[in-house]
Parts: sequence; structure tokens; C-alpha cells
Amino acid sequence: MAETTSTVAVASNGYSAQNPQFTLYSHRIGPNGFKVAEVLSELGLHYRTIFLDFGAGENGMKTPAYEAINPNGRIPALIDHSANDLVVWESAAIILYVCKKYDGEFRLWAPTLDEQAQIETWLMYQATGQGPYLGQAFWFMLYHPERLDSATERYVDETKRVLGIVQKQLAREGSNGWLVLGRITAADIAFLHWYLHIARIKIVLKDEFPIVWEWVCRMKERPGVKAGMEGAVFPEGATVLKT
Ligand SMILES: N[C@@H](CCC(=O)N[C@@H](CS)C(=O)NCC(=O)O)C(=O)O
Repeated sequence: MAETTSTVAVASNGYSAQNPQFTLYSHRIGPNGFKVAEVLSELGLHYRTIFLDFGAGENGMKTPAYEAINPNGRIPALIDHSANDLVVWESAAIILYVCKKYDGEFRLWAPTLDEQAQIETWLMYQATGQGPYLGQAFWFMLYHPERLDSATERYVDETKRVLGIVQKQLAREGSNGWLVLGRITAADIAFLHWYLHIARIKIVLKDEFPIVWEWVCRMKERPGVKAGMEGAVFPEGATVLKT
């Protein structure tokens, strides 16, 4: 299995880059693993990443070895070695676990239930209202074996509808350019990584969603986000990082 370790130098709980607290199962292109890596890096937590392949090959996700970790056979999955090798999977569940347990300084999380509810609202919206639509838009435009224009159009249109909602949220009065609480939270990180690939499905953020574009530009320069992206591959057409 291909492997990297996080480069963030902050020591935590006695763990280090050489002796990381977590193992993260990810994929070099798939956005869902990088959301988790970006949260861990932003919080200065130490993890090693194991990059899997799609499919049932030796290093694949659809193997008994990996399905014993994540029965859904997809990435991400996180093992917390400081909690008896507890396994958490589904990116939003992992982000919530990590933030609730390890973000005592509220860098991406918040102290009150009312504030937490706002972060959770957007985390859930990402998981149910953005991720599946973008995933299907990418699938039908780039990977489906036959051309199905109506399906492609449906999912690209839904993706644009969601982007419109995100843009409105970022632009509202008092937002300071963030999704909730007027500052960066785990919700922002959860939405980000898909957008780094979005030019591959012919959406030009800079022109079509300039406020989202400006937020992406700010986010991707954060040291924690950059560290979390280590090992990421952006196929031809994912131009966001270059401009
Ligand atoms: N709802 C899941 C989605 C996980 C997911 O679809 N991951 C993709 C990569 S980003 C995957 O593993 N795909 C492999 C497959 O579909 O077989 C989450 O947020 O964790």
C-alpha cells in the first residue's frame, strides 16, 4: 500500500510524525479522504496516509482486508491508535469525531451546542446535498461507459444549484467570507476539496461563482490545508490549483 506521513510539526499527545496517532485510508484523486487529511493537518494532529486504489485489485478498496475496516469499501476510513484502534468511516462522521474529541481550542469546531449545530448543518448538507451530486456529475461526464446527456445535465445542474447556495451563504452580511460563525470551521474544509477538481466537469468557478472562487483561493493557501493535500493528484483539467 502506498503511504505518506503528515508533515505538520506540532506535537500532540506524545505522538509524532514518526509515531502517528492516526492511520487514514485515502485515494490520491478522491476528494473525501483529503477533507479528513486537511482537518487533521489544520489541527496539528499526526497521521499516516495509506493511499488505496479503486476496485478489487491487490491495493484496492473492494477487498476483504479493507472491507473489514470500512464495510462500504470506499475511502476515507480513519483508525485512531490512541483509542484502541477505533475505526471511523464516512468523511463527515470522521470530521465530527476528530473535532469533538481533539479540537479543544475550537480552531475548526465551536464550544456551544448552537454554534455546533450550525457547523453540523453544513457538514450534513455537504454529505447529503453536495457530495452525491458532484460524485454523479463526475461519474457521468468522465467515467460512465456510455454517453448519457440527460443524466450528466441533471447532475451538473444540481452541482451548480448547490454552488449557488454556497456562494449566497459566503456572501451574506456578517459572514466574513466563511460558511458559518464568521470564521473558518470544519464546514468550510468539508466543502473545499471537490471544488479543486470542478473544472474537470466544465464549471469555471472564477467566472460562474466568483465568491466561491475567492474563498477557494484563500482556503488552499492555508498551511494546514496545503499539508493535508500532500500526495493529492489532480488529473488533466483540474485547473484550480494552477491559477
Ligand atoms: N459519503 C462518503 C463517500 C465516500 C466515497 O464515495 N469515496 C470515494 C472516493 S472520494 C470512493 O471511495 N469511491 C470508490 C468507489 O466508489 O468504489 C464519504 O463522505 O465518506
